[in-house]
Amino acid sequence: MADLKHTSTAAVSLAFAACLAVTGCAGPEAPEQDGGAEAAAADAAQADSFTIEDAWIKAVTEDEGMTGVFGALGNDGDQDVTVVAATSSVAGMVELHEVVTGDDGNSVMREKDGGFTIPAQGTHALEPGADHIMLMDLGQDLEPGAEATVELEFADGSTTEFTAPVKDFEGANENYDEGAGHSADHGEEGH
Ligand SMILES: [Cu+2]
Repeated sequence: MADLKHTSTAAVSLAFAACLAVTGCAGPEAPEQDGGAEAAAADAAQADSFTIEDAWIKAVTEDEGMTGVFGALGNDGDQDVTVVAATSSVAGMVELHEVVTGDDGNSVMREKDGGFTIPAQGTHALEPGADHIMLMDLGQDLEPGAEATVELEFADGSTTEFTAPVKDFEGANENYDEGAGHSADHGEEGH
């Protein structure tokens, strides 16, 4: 009896593995991925519902290594939209961060599991001390008055970009949660 159960479980796993290998599907609930951004665009891409207001980037020097992008993310569509990744020409690495209270009572920031979900017809705020887009491995100073472009990728693979001005701001100095990984890359705690 036990053997039979084990065998059938293995068979299911094998079938799932084959499914992954052949079609790239991730399970019965996975959305169709084959068409990528183009197919998604023809069918209400998440990027098309996305809006952003009052975007800005905290001014820093290149030596400081990283900074935050803030603003009011909006969704004027009838389905939730989720930002799952971001890139920027001014940063070697970009992450989607949240701020949480660490074991020592201090605020720490870390990658946000699942990214930023913007509810249908709703907004999701990126603010100092809360969720933000983290520009890391900066290749240049970001001085007040400058601008930088950030590209966002959504859960359906669609993308969009926006340009945000750089502004002076005191604060948003949460320490980086070293447990979140890749700490060796930037070597600097906080910013
Ligand atoms: Cu951060």
